[in-house]
Amino acid sequence: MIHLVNPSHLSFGVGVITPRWLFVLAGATPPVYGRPHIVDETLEQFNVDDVQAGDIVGIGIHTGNALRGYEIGTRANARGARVVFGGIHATLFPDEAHKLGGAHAVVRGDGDVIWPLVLEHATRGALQRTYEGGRVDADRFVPARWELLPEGRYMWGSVQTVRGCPKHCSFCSVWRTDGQKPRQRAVDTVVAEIIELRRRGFRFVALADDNFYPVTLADLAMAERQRNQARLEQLRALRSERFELMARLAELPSDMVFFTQITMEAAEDEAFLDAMRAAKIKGALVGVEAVTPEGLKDVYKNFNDAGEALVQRLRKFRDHGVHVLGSFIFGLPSDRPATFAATADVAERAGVAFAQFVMLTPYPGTVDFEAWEKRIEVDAAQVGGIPITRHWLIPQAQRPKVYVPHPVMTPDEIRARTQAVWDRFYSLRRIWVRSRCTPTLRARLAFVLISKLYRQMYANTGIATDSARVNRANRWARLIARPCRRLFAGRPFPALGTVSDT
Ligand code: B12
Ligand code: SF4
Repeated sequence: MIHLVNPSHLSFGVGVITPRWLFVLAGATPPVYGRPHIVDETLEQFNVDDVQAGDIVGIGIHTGNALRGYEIGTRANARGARVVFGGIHATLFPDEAHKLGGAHAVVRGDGDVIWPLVLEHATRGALQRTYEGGRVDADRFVPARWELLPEGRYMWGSVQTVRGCPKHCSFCSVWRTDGQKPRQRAVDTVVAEIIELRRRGFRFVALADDNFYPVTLADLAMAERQRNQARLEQLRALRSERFELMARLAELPSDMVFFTQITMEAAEDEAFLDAMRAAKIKGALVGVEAVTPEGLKDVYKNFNDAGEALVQRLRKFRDHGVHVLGSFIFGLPSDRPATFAATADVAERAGVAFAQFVMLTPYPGTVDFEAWEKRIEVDAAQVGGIPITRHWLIPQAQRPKVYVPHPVMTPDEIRARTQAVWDRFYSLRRIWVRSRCTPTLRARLAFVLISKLYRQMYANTGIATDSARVNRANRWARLIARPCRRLFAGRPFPALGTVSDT
């Protein structure tokens, strides 16, 4: 038996977005191994007693859930299973999974192509210590096996249309792990997966891309200026494929809603925004990060605007029917106490529908992490004998929130000010005002519920440190999650086949 486990120390019974890797690896599993047993611990905990000697247990980890993954791996190993780790964190720290997670093997990079080989080696008892899955070309991405989804448990499906991002932001690991070359999937394969999800009753689908807008107008202008014909043609081909995809999404049933992640540069590209609207891409996470030019320089994001130009740029999305989830970072070296209120003002004036305010956190694999680790490694503080440069190994209950040191503010001051901005942005009155962006009273109420759910879920992964607040937030999130899921569910559309059926 093959078990695929997505670890989480908290289970809510209902999940927001389908964890795509589980269903992709299931798709990459040759039929000879039977139907993989899929466990997403954000729904319920994995019962390690289900594991028999000789089973294969695949565990995918990011930094935040690595410790829970190691616990599962160690226990599965003790039951005689072959344990294989993968995912971004295992890619960055393969030795850690061996040392602490009971791993027999670790797959670095994409699992799509290498997984069958790993399974073959595991069944022969000939696993290698490490496998290099690399960066698979887009035409070899494996489609997800959505027929393995448990019924009625998730709010959003997730389909990836492009992997990799040409930018190089200092707090982000994507451009280093997934690469800067956009790997864009063929339109037909993306649409086929979405149709499959809609058949099963998913109206809401997250386009789980690093950056949905990989070719900007500035990139095209630069290639033209350089008279680089080959590059220009390549960029034009990528761009026209994006439009082709959006044209196909536009033909899907009109009740569908898509959400993606995009850079702010798309605001300059009205044709692109119009195509997004027609494609029913009604929301996008936009990495605003900072509202001052100094802040943008801090994160190597000079391609963003600041001040009033920023407000205008963000409004462009809304004016074209694309609602923005603005992502802002606090704790940048140039931030000062006045930055917090200024950021909240910009978020409100720009008319963003949702916002997240994160504190600058050194994630492994990023430029920021390397600088931070170098700066403090000699005498890094420890919790229970674990240096905070390995904060993800500290048990959840004692794990400190780790932030990049700031020249003039203490972490507590930054945290308190950040919390105040969350409280302000998500006050009931402000949410109610923002909910005007929806067409009906029912939709307004749904907007309020979802805003509250988002805020409560964030109290755990985000900034809250006091455990009473975290526990309260988790209880709330569990309570709101079930009714919220029903708001997202659509009528199943089993007959939906070709686009002409719609
Ligand atoms: C969509 C997405 C989300 C969504 C949906 C998450 C979900 N339920 O799936 C949302 C918005 C909820 C989200 C939230 C967060 N995310 Co996120 N997210 C992504 C994103 C853009 C795509 C993930 C995806 O679906 N990829 C498609 C699948 C198929 O790819 P994959 O997961 O990488 O899996 C492949 C390989 O890694 C490998 N693999 C994976 N697991 C395994 C297991 C085995 C056994 C094997 C063999 C192979 C293998 O094979 C797979 C197929 O090739 C990634 C960026 C990225 N490029 O990965 C960030 C990313 C994973 N997120 C990140 C972060 C930081 C977060 C948050 C902490 C953000 C925040 N501040 O709150 C939260 C954490 C939420 C949580 N508690 O889990 C970071 C993780 C960094 C790190 N070192 O851990 C990433 C890498 C983005 C970044 N900027 O750096 N995220
Ligand atoms: S933060 Fe966004 S724009 Fe910057 S490198 Fe990461 S994915 Fe690309």
